[in-house]
Amino acid sequence: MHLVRYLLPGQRPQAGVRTDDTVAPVQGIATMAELLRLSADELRSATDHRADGVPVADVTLLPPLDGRGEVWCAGVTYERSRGARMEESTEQSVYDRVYSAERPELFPKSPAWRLVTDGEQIGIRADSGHDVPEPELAVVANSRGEIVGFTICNDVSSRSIEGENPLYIPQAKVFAGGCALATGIRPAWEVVDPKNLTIDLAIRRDGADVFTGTTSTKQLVRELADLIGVLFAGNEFPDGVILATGTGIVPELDFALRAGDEVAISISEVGTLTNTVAVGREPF
Ligand code: DO4
Ligand code: MG
Repeated sequence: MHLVRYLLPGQRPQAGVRTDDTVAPVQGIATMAELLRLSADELRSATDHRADGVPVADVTLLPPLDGRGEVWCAGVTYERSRGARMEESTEQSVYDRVYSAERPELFPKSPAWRLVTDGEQIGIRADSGHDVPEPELAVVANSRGEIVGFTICNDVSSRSIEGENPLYIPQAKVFAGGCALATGIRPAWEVVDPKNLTIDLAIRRDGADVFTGTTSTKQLVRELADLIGVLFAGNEFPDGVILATGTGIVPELDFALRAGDEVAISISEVGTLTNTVAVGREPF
């Protein structure tokens, strides 16, 4: 089962539940924000009370966040990410220190309205020379800070802009098409062990793989509840929040995304996310 948002022709976006090839609204609920204002227990029982469904083929699936929902990212949470940042950056020590510091690196990535989802174009900046996808397990928290689900985030990033100066991180990380989420949120109660999931990345160019990589969330050095705890420590998320937990897959420095590349991410028990790269993606 996945929590989704979808559009039927001529209707408003609707939040609901996808099971196999059917989507159905949750009774009395219109938006993901409403679902993410429920407690974890309330959400679980709400998903048992569904109205009649329609075939998923008849709807357009939307990014699974709305209203005042936000996506945040954690950084340098895998050994591979620490190494890659130290290689690309003029300021190596900040990455080395944050990897083992008590306070994690967290940064705002996208409001709900700027998200793209499966099948849509992701963007890389026209003023960046070196860009990569970052395939990340994303934790979904309700407005109370309870972990209620998991999805996939592609934290598309400019290595050249961040590498020049870490103070440029907002420009390296936040831009049109820079944040993609899978269409579905797998409820937390259906994921046996979120610290034992396989993450795969494949980048295809002209029909052939030009990069493949795999990692496991076992390699993630932070606890998910700790990351959410820090995120909520000085902030509120009245319509819920999605926190991408960092990348454990970074291509070597000689690889960069190009327009037309297809980026496919899969996370076991969670789902898949596939997008094509555009340079200087058109605004909505
Ligand atoms: O410090 C830069 C961001 C790192 C990041 O996004 C990651 O490790 O996934
Ligand atoms: Mg990242």
